[in-house]
Parts: sequence; C-alpha cells; structure tokens
Amino acid sequence: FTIGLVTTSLALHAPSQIAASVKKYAHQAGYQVLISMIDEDVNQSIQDSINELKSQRVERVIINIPLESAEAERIYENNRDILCLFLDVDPTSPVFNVCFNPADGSRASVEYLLDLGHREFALLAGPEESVSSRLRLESWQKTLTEKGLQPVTVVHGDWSAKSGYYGALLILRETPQFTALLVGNDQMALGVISALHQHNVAIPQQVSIIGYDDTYDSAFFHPALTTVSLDLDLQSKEAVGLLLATEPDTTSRILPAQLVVRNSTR
Ligand code: IPT
Repeated sequence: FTIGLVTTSLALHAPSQIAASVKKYAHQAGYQVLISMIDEDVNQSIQDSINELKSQRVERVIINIPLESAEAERIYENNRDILCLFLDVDPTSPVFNVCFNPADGSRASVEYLLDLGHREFALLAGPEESVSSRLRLESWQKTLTEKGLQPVTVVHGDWSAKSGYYGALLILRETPQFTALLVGNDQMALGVISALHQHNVAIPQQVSIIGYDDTYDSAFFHPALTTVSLDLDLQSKEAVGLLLATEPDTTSRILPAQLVVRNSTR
C-alpha cells in the first residue's frame, strides 16, 4: 500500500520535518510514501503530481502546499476519485484538512511582548503568497490594533534564513526604532539573529525576537529562540491516521500552537 505526499520545498525545515514524520507513521501502519515535491505553487503542477500518483494507484494523498481556499477546493473537487487531505490551508476552509490555529501563537507572541512592556514592533512575515504566512501576519496586526498600536514596519521574506538576514538589515536601516521583532518562522529568525549580531544589537537586551515553528534546531540558536511551537509530528500523525482509517471521517481537525519562552525575549 502507498500514500502520496505532495509537498512544498523540502529544503525548508518545517516541510522536511513533516515529510519525515509522515513517512514514520505511514511505515508504522505498513504503508509506503511516494513524495512529489513542487517548488512553485502552480496549480497545474499540483494536478500533474496528483495524476502521476494516481497512475501509480495511490488513492490517498496528503498535500502540504500553501493554498488559498478556492484553489484547495478546486483541487479537492477535481479529485473526488481519491482522498486528499490538506496541511497548509486556512483551517476554516471546507476542504479536509489538519492545520494549526494561526491565531493561537501569533496572539500569544504579541501579548507576551506587550506584558514585557514592548510597544515598538517590527513585523517580518513570510511570503505574501503563503496562506499561513498571511494568517500569522493578520493575527499579529489584529492583536496590536486591539491595543491601539501600529507596527513600525511590515517586511516580507521567503521563509529562508537568508531572507530573514536581509529583511533585518532593511528594518535596521529604514526603521531602527523597534524593540520587538516578530518573525514568520524560525529559519528567518536565524538570519535575523545573524544580522543583529553583526550590527552589535544585543538580543534580548536591545531587541526581543519571537519566531514561529519551533523546529528541532530552534533551541540551539544563540540566543535560544523564543518561538511558537507547532507540533509538526502530531500534525503528521493525525493526518496519516485520518487518511488511513478504514471508514475515513473527513472532518477537519484544528491543532493548537503555543508560545515557548526561551532566551531571545525580555
Ligand atoms: C510552514 C512553516 O511554518 C514555515 O516555516 C514554512 O516552512 C512553510 O511551512 C513552508 O510552506 S508549516 C505549514 C504546515 C503551515
């Protein structure tokens, strides 16, 4: 038996952790996993991947590609002959999905920093075309607005450490008056830390940083990163379990995310 995994770039930490966990849980259930990796989120290439999996008689497919609800629905409708489960859509989307609540961790991050006394927030979000990046950003902004605050700047990266590094340089140059920097994922936070070290900005004494994901490496950044923990192993376990159930119950599940406080905030 084989299940399919159509995934975004495995060069990124979170999707590669998910792929490893999907494989682990599928193997435990006696299934193989066929992985099809897509670099650009073009709907046609998602359908090509699904068709290829179908030609290998795969009938259950996990899709870890950031998709707006309309795109995900189209893919779901066009593939009624198999079971598709989505990992990176708006959790309120009608398609079968197992996703994290994007508001949980983002709200907790802002509230934690507000409690510490921060008022000047810079936001370094993930790519504009990623649904989870957008939902995290919206939730940061909403929480700030509720407190009558505006971010000093909003910048986008592409999830990579390199983009975090250049994003931080841009913020330091254009709007240096911030004491807290919220970052869309931990890889970008790694680049941010590197840029701030180079400019002798002390973390957390001058600037507090909070990331997102809590990948296996994040506790070993310097300083150890305060971040929003997504239990990607649990997400994968739930997804495989739901997909392989004999009588699949296609009710979506929403998973909690929580703030993990380490040494990059004060
Ligand atoms: C999401 C990660 O949070 C982010 O760091 C990046 O790796 C992205 O995936 C890639 O698409 S996790 C996803 C299950 C929402």
